[in-house]
Amino acid sequence: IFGGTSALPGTHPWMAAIYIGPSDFCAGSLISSCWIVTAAHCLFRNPLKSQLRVVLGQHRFNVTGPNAQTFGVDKYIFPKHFSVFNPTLHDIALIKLKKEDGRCARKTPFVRPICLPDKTTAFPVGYCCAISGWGHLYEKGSNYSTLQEAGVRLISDDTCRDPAVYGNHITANMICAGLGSCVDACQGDSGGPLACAAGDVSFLHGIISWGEGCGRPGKPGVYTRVVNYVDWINSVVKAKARTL
Ligand code: 4AZ
Repeated sequence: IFGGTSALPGTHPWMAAIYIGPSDFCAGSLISSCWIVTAAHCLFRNPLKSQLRVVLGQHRFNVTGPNAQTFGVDKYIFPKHFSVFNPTLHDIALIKLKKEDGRCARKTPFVRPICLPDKTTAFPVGYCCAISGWGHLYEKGSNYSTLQEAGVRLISDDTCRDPAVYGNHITANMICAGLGSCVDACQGDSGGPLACAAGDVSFLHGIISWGEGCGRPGKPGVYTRVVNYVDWINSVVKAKARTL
């Protein structure tokens, strides 16, 4: 996260750290005890499940603290329109955690799911939402960090589709946020949440997906528009529950 501040432990309890093989990393969001939402581009090289490790309740990058819960991966799934040839077009994937002692995530003050958005909860342009992650602190950074958080404002599709911003790269499945605000997601934050609160309930409005650099003037962050995939998420998560 560029331009953020260190989060207090437990303030983003849905944050998942996803270690992919020896050197790849992404974030994700816990949406139910056994399911994580992340970005498809994190997994499109099809890593072996045995190469994936998910840590919940983590505060410092690569440090498994006292509140951490660590899981292997049972499977991961892409939406049917996802294509490896253009991984940011449908940049969402679901990860099912492997049960440990018969269960997945245990709810604690440091581990709790985020709500999925519904079609009736609309967040207007200008609304301030939260991004969080362990990624680089600036564009030419090289180290991952203690969990950072920052507030970004949602911007309109028209603004984001301006030729001087991202033009026709912005589809109906993307949301832009953070124009002109000196805060942005950066490398290593991918897959993590753009969380928008309504009252004291946080919703997974977006998934950190792409953007030109980090915090560049006129180049906001681009996020997957999660509400467009909620029916798919529910069909996958519920279908699996029924076969238990
Ligand atoms: C990345 O490389 C990345 N500024 C994610 C988000 C943004 C830039 C890079 C947005 O994962």
